[in-house]
Amino acid sequence: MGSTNLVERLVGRQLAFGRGERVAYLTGAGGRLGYAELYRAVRGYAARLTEAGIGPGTRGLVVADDDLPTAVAILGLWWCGAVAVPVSPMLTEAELAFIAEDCRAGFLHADERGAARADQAGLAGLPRGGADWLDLGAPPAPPPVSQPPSRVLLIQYTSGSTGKPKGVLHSAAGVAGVLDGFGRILDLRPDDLVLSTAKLSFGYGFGNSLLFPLAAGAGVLLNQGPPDVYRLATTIARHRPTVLCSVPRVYAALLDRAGQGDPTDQTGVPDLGSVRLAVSAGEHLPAALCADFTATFGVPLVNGLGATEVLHIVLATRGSQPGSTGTPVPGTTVSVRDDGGRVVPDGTEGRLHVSGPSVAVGYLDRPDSAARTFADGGAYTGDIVRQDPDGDLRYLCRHDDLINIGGYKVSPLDVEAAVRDLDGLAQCAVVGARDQAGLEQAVAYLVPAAGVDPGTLRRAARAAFRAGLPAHKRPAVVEVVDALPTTSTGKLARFQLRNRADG
Ligand code: 3SK
Repeated sequence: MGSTNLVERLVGRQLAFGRGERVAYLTGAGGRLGYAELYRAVRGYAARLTEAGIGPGTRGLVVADDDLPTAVAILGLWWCGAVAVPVSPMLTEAELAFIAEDCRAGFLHADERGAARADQAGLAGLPRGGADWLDLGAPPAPPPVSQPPSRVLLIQYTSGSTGKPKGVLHSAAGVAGVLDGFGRILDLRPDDLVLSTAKLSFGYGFGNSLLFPLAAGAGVLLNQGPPDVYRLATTIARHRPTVLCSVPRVYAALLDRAGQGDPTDQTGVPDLGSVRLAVSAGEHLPAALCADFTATFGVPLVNGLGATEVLHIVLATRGSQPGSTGTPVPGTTVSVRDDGGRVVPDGTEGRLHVSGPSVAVGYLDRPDSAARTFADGGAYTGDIVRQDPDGDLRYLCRHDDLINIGGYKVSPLDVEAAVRDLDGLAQCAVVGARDQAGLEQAVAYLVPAAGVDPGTLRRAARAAFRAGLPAHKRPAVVEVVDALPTTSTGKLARFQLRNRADG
């Protein structure tokens, strides 16, 4: 891979192929950018960045919902050789302040909600861009800065099991590697329109709504606003995407809707007739859900496993294969290893180890965690898997304590912190457990202080979770118990709680 700029590889190349008028981005609200317009908008954004003194190496926080200016800001930062750091506008002000300081952000792009959050987080002093920087008539910027393969150009934050997010450093070579990896399985064409319910601020959404479609000259239908299956169904009916990327619980919700009425009426019952391929990743896809989805909608459902540390999906089924987590994507090698890093025999469970071009360079300023994760010539994703005799891998569970709720890796410590100061609470522990459909949810166990009424404590805890946590982090189940189980050394025995919650 030579030193070019990714904007040229993703957008400029489409103009060279005569695809300037084809749609690059659409929004449900009626926004549209063709490839030539996208190129002009990115160049204009880069001109504003240059004017503001933003150049190679500056880290630009992008705190915005998926929208045309969000994609333009990321590409504009790349044009200037800067590093894009996309984060969710759903972060709390404390999380945003932590990330801004951790990555030493030198620029902020924010939508209205992100700007308010950034102000609360004390980031008012950062040079700031917003939707008003989307200017198709802006004067041209200097030419795109070349990005050598080893240059870090993307930092994605992932939840740490200690509750502190870690910045994952991705290089230009890593991004190119993922295009030749899962990109080959997706095999997008210029007449595809991709809709991803996962947002650009999440690694899965970043690939789905930026890297893969632009590299193929395909269109992207940006999914805006909070998750809502009714809106999703109507967006699909109206814009007719050909590729749908989502998480298992959204596929489960679409199936629920399908059971509710006549698929030809206008009530939001999903019509997936336009979709040629669906992708499920982010969390475990139960076998029954995969089979039911395919039988009901007649759409192949690819199951993928990815991680921020390896940029995107590294294991994928080829079409619907209920129960399987698939095989490595092109260019990637995986193995199953024990805690000492030794490869275990087929059929034995162990830690998933990945090597290949999309493996990240490391964590930002976290040498100890990086040494544990980026080891043995690749990276450990934190998943426990087993390789079957037919070569397919099967996801079993997480290796760490993180709870995977709809693709969000949630630290139990974060959830527990929301009730730390609750009156009447002696102890709290939160674990992940599968619900009846096989999807993971957070379960909170509370121990009341002496004399406290369990019902009152449960209600107070629910209120505190609502007040202190975004919806995706709130426990689905809150149980009051007499005591928490401990290990022989007196530590909290999370595994015992997990077994109990699963049981
Ligand atoms: O599941 C994940 O965590 C993930 C992260 C980055 C890219 C893709 C996926 C599925």
